Amino acid sequence: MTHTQISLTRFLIEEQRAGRINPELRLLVEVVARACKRISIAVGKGALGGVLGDAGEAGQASINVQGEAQKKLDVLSNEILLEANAWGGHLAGLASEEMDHSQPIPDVYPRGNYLLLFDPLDGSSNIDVNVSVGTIFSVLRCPEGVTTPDDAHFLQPGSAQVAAGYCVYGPQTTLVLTVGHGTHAFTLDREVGSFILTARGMRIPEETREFAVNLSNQRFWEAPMQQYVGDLLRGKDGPRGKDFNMRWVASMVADVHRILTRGGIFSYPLDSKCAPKGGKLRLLYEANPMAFLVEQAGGAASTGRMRMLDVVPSGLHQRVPVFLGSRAEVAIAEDYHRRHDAARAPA
Ligand code: AHM
Ligand code: MG
Repeated sequence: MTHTQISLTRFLIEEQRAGRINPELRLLVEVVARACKRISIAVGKGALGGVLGDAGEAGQASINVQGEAQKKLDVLSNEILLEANAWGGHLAGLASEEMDHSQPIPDVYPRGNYLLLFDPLDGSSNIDVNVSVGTIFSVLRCPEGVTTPDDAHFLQPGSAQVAAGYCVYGPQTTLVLTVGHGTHAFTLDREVGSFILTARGMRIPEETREFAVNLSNQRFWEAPMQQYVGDLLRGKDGPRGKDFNMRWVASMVADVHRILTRGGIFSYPLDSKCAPKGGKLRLLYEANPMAFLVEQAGGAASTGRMRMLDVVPSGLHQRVPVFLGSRAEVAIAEDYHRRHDAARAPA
């Protein structure tokens, strides 16, 4: 008997038949996946496609709303996603990490019921050195009665997401998706051009011996984070009683993909450099979609002080501290924060 491969299209049709998604959401996911294929091709060409390096002209860097210099591929990926998602009739508006404000779907096209948010190319400091990067996306419902959404309509807690995913452009191009019924991975068959289901119902092991953090920031962290990582580093000789391994790709998509595959804890905590902004990673484009995927795989995601998906956003580009991955380990990291805060609370 030949082995039947399940394409993303077939998977989504079966989800629709099972009543877990409607045709509009199915089309939305298909369109995002198609855009990710185009981005994957552009990333894969690298220097041959003339796409490496900074965006901007005549030595003048192009700076985005985050205050960061844009890479050519950041700009190109954003354009691919905008163009692909404008005309399908399934969206009311879009917001991107690379754009100052959200955009309603242009008047020339019909508007649908969903809002799409994305980080077009996450981990862009890795583009020029041929290390994995990725696209992260999140889907919300457009509030009832709103036909021309503005920024305020995107400020919904992560628990309101109806779908989320990322596509990692690494040795393989892999799309990881949740529509609220488990987390599933699809590998791009480059010859055929379709995403094929390669991991249904991913599960993150509850406990771990592996952590991911940018240790060069250690001296800028808050006290509970210093204590938590200090105890991880003491390994067998410390209170944790076991040795830990460390990994840091500096591409959230790659670090989260490893955690979904074999467990671990990822953290980008508050530090004194990013504290005025609230953290380094963006709530709506990075933390929330990853939190949804991780929870759907049996893991946990937190700011260190509360469940990520319960945070009520106050701004489109809001930043937050992030802890996510193996459930028991995230609970331990939260515990360090809880004990520290309790000791400082007035009696
Ligand atoms: P970006 O969206 O501008 O690429 O920034 C987000 C990235 C994450 O992918 C990664 O976890 C983090 O920034 C790395 O930060 P650092 O360079 O401080 O280690
Ligand atoms: Mg990013």
